[in-house]
Amino acid sequence: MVKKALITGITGQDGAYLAELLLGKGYEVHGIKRRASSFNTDRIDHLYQDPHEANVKLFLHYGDLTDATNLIRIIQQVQPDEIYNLAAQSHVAVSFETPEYTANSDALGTLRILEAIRILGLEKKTRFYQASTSEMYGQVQEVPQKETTPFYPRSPYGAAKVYGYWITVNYREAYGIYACNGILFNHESPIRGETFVTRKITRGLARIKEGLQDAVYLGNLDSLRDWGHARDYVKAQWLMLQQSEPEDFVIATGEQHSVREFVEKAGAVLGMNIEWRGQGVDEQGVDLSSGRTVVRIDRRYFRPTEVDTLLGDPSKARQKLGWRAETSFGELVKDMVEADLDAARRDALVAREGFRTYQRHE
Ligand code: NDP
Ligand code: GDR
Repeated sequence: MVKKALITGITGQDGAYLAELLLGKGYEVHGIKRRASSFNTDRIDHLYQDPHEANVKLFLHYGDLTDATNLIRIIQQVQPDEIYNLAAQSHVAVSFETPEYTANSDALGTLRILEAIRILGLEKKTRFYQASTSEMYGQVQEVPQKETTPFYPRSPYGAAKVYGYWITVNYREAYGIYACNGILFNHESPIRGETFVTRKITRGLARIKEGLQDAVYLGNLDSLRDWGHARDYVKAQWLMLQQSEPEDFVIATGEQHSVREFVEKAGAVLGMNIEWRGQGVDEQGVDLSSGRTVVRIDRRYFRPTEVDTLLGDPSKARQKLGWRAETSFGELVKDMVEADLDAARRDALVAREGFRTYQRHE
């Protein structure tokens, strides 16, 4: 029997990597996509099959986590063996601007899917994965953070995800649903959203290198994060749903770096030698090889409450799932910088010589 998976958030970073992984394992994959005024399927275009073709394995359904009847109908139609709830308003800074919407999609959205499983009588059939996050640890109560570390969220996003975490645990205990929380620490890739700090840095520095912009504006350079590669992390999501008993797992590298270090490392891949000058909001990153100021600070990127430091302990995942992060920090940064440099070179070529020359180079 071919297994069926339903992925919410299939158009996002993790959704794209997970869909690719599951299709490779022979799954029939269904994804929920929000209606937008333009195509927003760039990350999954390489997987898309025309629905008129034979043997189609990837299906997209219009839907939204804020629409319960729509979710019930899709789950009833698909009858999935596994649901991966990856959809969320996932930007921490944006959650301070849109706290109610963030709670509606990230907290109540999780409840809506769990209720749909119950209403449809799928408690024994459908396994459920919840995209929980290290942001739940917020102001950390223990170093490193593991499955038993208490939560102390520091944003509307973190608070909404704490609700999603506990409602998943509750439905597992109350109704016997195979439901798991993956407590994933930051994971990045060349298809990371452009406004998260890592991608903002790799894209910004690559564009500076190609003469397309002057500087990249950042906020708090001192934050410490445990950064891994999204391609590795979606494997853990799948593994969590293949065990005999449902459990919650921390997924992390166990290694920590600052935003500042990320900038230096990305600069080094591009041949930049970045030195820091000045203090506080006047601090600047100067590329000694060109003499140009490539990083500047902008107050708007500081958050009302910050998560200063996160470091995960992935021992339980290593022991029980046999999972470990395969990509090093250096490899992650290089992968992202090289992809953004390719894109910047294309943009620079078009800007310099026009589209016809670009077509000849393709
Ligand atoms: P992205 O922001 O890249 O993707 C989020 C996805 O959710 C997109 O497909 C987006 O659709 C969709 N979405 C947003 N709101 C809704 C809604 N109301 N209804 C339906 N779909 C919606 O996130 P990631 O792929 O990076 O993360 C996946 C999940 O994992 C998220 O839940 C995130 O909070 C969580 N997480 C992420 C971590 C990370 O470091 N990446 C770490 C820990 C947890 P659209 O394309 O239309 O915007
Ligand atoms: P985070 O990721 O908040 O950890 O949430 P983000 O990359 O946005 O920020 C990481 C750290 O960098 C600092 N920072 C900046 N951040 C952004 N976005 N833009 C800037 O210009 C900037 N300058 C400094 C931030 O203050 C922060 O300390 C991500 C998301 O994917 C969540 O969905 C997920 O749950 C967590 O990771 C784990």
